[in-house]
Order: sequence, then structure tokens, then C-alpha cells
Amino acid sequence: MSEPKRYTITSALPYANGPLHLGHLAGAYLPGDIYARYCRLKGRDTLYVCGSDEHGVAILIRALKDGVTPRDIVDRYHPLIEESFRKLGMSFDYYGRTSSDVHKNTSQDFFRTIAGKHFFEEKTEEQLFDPEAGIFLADRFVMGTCPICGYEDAYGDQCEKCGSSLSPRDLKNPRSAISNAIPILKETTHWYFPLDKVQKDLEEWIASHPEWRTHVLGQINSWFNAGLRARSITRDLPWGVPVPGDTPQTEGKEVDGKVLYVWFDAPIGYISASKEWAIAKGDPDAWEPYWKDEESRLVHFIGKDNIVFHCLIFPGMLMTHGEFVLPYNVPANEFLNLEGNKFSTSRNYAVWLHDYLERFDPDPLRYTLTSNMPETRDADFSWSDFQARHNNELADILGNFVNRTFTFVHKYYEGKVPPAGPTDALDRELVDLIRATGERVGEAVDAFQFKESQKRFLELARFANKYFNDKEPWKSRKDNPEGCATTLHFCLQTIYALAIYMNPFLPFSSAKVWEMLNLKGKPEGAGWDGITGANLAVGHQLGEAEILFRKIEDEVIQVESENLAKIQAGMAAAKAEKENAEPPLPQISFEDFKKADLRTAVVIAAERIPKAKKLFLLKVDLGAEQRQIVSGLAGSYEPEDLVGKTVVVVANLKPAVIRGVESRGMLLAVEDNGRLIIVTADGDVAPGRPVA
Ligand code: B3M
Ligand code: ZN
Repeated sequence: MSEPKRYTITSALPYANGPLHLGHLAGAYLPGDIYARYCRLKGRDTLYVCGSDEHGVAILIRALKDGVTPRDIVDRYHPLIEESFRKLGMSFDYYGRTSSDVHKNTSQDFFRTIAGKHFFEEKTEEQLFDPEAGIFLADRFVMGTCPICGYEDAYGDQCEKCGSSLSPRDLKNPRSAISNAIPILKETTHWYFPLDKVQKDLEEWIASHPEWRTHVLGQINSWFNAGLRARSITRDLPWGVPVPGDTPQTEGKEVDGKVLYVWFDAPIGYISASKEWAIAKGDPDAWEPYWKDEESRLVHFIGKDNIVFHCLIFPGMLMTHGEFVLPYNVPANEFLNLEGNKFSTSRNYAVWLHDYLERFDPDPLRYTLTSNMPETRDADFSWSDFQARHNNELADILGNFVNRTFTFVHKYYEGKVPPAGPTDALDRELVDLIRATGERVGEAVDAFQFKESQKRFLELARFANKYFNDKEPWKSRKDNPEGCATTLHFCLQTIYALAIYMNPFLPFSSAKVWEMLNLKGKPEGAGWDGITGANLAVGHQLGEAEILFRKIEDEVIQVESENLAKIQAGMAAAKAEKENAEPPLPQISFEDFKKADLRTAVVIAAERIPKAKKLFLLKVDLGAEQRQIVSGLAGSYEPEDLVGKTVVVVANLKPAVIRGVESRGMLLAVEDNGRLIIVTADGDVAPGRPVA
């Protein structure tokens, strides 16, 4: 394919209902930023947009929980998210929000255009309605049992346990997420986007992209195989973009209280953010070619849970609208886990970006997340890996190489670039790698292989660090000064190259190195393709050296891992409680356990104890002796149920007198919902056998 004229890059719009965590970053944001930064360095005409997704039930639920308005929620989280992104070095050309007027108008116009083609379908049907809250229960407003896997807390739009996409009426035993009320059915009218009518066109288009990621195509094809269905694109909700009443398909209809479905308006948010970018730069039409010219390359960066929306529904909308380009690729990422478990925002099992940024620098996080990017399978973030990557790769390889070079040049060459004399094979190998790295890294970025691209960038630093060792300038300084100068000359040329090549991955370090090199402007302005291995002039005066990455100590990492371990333990306890199990007791030694003399026994008689409703007097055979035991099984068994059963008793329990009757031992039983169930042996066993 020939070079496109421009690049339109988007990252999924985060819901403004809470802060960002590392899982988000690895999915939709870092890859988008690496790609956009690289494109700009290549001199490509690039527009990278994102923004806050401020509509939908997610926002409303958060508002209800906090007892505030949805407006309060988005006004709280939009700035927080934007600020965290900025501190992480996300290089959006524009970060918008879907509660803006431009977005409202753009979304309504989009709807209008499709309605102008009479393409929507209108359906009146009964939907779940919360009689207490007086509200229709769309999407996450309703919870119930998943019809596929039986999970009891499935949402009306999706089961988070098995991942099935659902409709509210699919749920068994639905309940309102707002009031817990049992919903009633109430009639309402909505507009549907008939995805089935564009299935053929979508199939043809997807077929022209066999190069997309396998897991993305896999999801798309399973949707195709199941057959696309009409999707309702309006909702009865008090928050969102109002359904316009002035369209050929809504005129004269009741649109009061109806808004566009969040997944209809959110992707249009990419377009409205582009418009706002154009308005802000004083050229209001400048957004159009990015979205309408066939020679623009549109790339959506998302997590895998958004695939259907970006690969089928939004493209279907774009096709039907007719004026827009379709995505060139949607390199969705799989999920990132945290120390072996799923992120859980509701249980606070997460590393929050704003917290992280208070304690650490952004680049090491970018680097670690990119090293582990879940491109083709789920991946894991752990603090120990973060520390290892930081200390062993960033500090020991990249940082060390830059630092030792600067120190040497400041010490022996007055901080000026020394001249290169005649070169040997190793010098030439380094220069070749300096030149080749741009293409090697770039190829991987263009193929959306970010993990690989970062690895290739680091290979240059690794090679250069080894070059420094092998050249031993601390020796050659005395016995071969010309050779020593040559070595340092090429080390500095490598640092120039690294400053640019690292920019997509480590933008803050890139800026620092640029400053240390005492260069004008910014690395972003230098260009990816002009790296020759001879960019720094001989005699050029360097700036002060600075340590790029200070080692992170074990204690610091331990605090972080322990925090997570605590939350994890809390979650495990909560889960156990939920499953009606007692939290586990503290550990005991085997010696302690051996103190209990557990033995099999056969029940030979059972009778009720007068005036004690719950008690039986049992006679059990322990092989060597018979005993009487008082047991609280009367509410759960009839006497005749017990006779003949082989049970387990604690034979060395001190005798006790219960209700005036002596009991010599205890029978093992499990309590389940108030009922006792005795523990019996599975098979024929002689009485009196020790249980261990
Ligand atoms: N806010 C969902 C999400 O964060 C949604 C993405 C919108 S992209 C147009 O998963
Ligand atoms: Zn399920």
C-alpha cells in the first residue's frame, strides 16, 4: 500500500466515572501514543485524539452511588483523567469530552443523516422498568442471573463472568441495580440500527484486512457467524445526547426523555474531538480530511472488550452515513492482569495511575507496560517485574551507557564531542546499527508490534553499552588517544540516535537526553529518518550530565506488592464469606491436628431427649467400646435416618453433661443453611478406625 497522506489516530474514550489504572494504559493508550509519536517523528501528517466518555449508565450509576448529579461526576473525573494522561506523556493533539456542545451537535447530525436515509428501524416493545425509581432499566441498570453461565450478578448488557453480550430481558430473576426492586414490563419506543442490513458490506470490508490481529478477526468472525442483529441505539435515560426530534424518522414522535445510546455517541466523540481541535487552532474545517479523505489512515486503539463496537457497529454507522473513511486497522489489545489477578476497580484491586505518578516517574511505567503489552494474549503486571525492568534494563543498560559516556567526555574532553579518526569493524558495526535501528523499530511500530519495537530500540543501547566495554576507552585513552576519541565520538552519536528512537517509548527521558546533549528545539522536531551516525558536530559542547534512572530499592517495591497482597487477601475473605464459607482459621501444626482422636463409629441407636427439641441421644459402636453421645441433629434428621450410618466422632473429647445427660464424644457434621449434615465414610469401614 502506498504511503497515506495523513494519519488519524484514536484511543478509546475512557468513561469519566473513575480514575485510570494500569490496565487501561496497556490496552488503548500507550500503544496509541507510541504510534502517534512515531508517526510525527516520521514527518507524517498526524492527528491523535481522545477524550472522556461522559454518557451512559456507567456515569449514572456512579452518580447515584455518590448521591450527586452525573454532571458532578464527569466534572470530577474528566480533569483528573486528563491530568494523569498529561503526566504520563500522552501526546493527544486534542482531549475532548462527550458532554460538549460540539459533540452533541455532531452526534445529532450523524443520527439525522442516517434517519434521512430512513435506515433506522423503530420498535415499540415492553422493556424492564423500575416501578420504585420510575426509570427504564437499560444496560447496567439491571442485574440478574446470566442465562449462559448462571452468574448471579450479570448486567443487562453483559455478563462479566463469561463475557456474553446480553439484553436486559435475557437475564433471569432481573432486579434493579438502582433500587433492587423487581422490574415490571412497560411499553416504550426505540430506534434500532439494523446491523444485519450492513453485514454483507462489513464482511467484504473485513475480508480485505486479513492482516488484522488474529484475535480481533476471531471475535469479528464469531459475530458474523452468529448473524448480526439490529441494535437499539436509543435509551430512556435522563442523561445523554437527546434524540433529535426533527429528523424524517423521529418527527412527530415522542422523543422526550430519550437519549442516544452511549455506544452510538461515544465513537462519534472521535470526530467531535477532531472538530474541536480544528476550531481551537482557528481552522474549523481542518478536521475534515482526517475523516473524509480516502487517503487518510484511521487507526483505533482499544481493549478487546470494545472490538464489536469499533470493528462492526461504528464502521457500520460510518458506511451508512456515507461520508467517512473506515478504519485501516483496529489493533485491539487483550487484557492486562495485576500480580496474577484481574483488575477490580470496585474492590480497589488496581494500581491507579495518579497514585503511581505521585511516587514514580512516568517513563519506567511506559517501558514496563510496553515490554509486557498484551498484544496477542493476556499479560501480567507485577511490581517485581517493574523493578527488574527498571533496574536491569533502563538503569543498567540505557542509563548506564548514557551516563558513562557523558562522564568520560566531561572528564577528558571538556564536555565537547571528540573527533572520529579511522574506524575499525566494530565502529562500523555500531554506525550501521545506529542507521538500521530507525527502520527496524519503525517497521515493528507500523505493524503494531509495540513490544517488539521497543525491544529493537533497546538493542541499540545494549550493543552500544557492550561497545563501550569492548573498546575499553579508559585504557585506550593512554595508549591510543585517537582510537579513544573515536570511541567516544560514536558513543555520543549513538546517544543522539537513542534520544530520538526512545521518544515514542520514553518521551521524558528523550527530552532529558536532548537537553544533556545541549541541542536546540525538541527531539520531536528532529525527524526519525535523518539519523546518520554523524549528527553531532565535532567540538559541539554538551550540557550537564544527569542520571536518567535511579535504581529502585527492594523496600520500595515491597511496600507496593504488600499493598496489593492485602487487598487480594481482603477480596479472598469477602469471596469466601459470600460463598457462605467461614474464613479459614489460623494454621496449626500436624502435631496439633494429631491431638484430636478422630474415629469411625457406627450409630446403633438414636432417640430424642425429652424437652430438648434439637437433641438426640445416640449410642455408637467404636469397635472396642460403645458410648453415648448427645448430638444436636434432631432438627435435621429422624432417629431412624441415623441408625446404621458410619460416622466420624472425636473420641478423646472430654465428657460433658448436656441438659443433664452425659455425652462422651462428638459427631462431625457440617452446617449448611441452618441444617446439619453428618460426615459419613464413603464405603464400608470397621468402627474404631482412626481418621487422618
Ligand atoms: N468508554 C468503554 C470502555 O472504556 C468506552 C470506550 C468508548 S470508545 C468510543 O471500555
Ligand atoms: Zn455469564
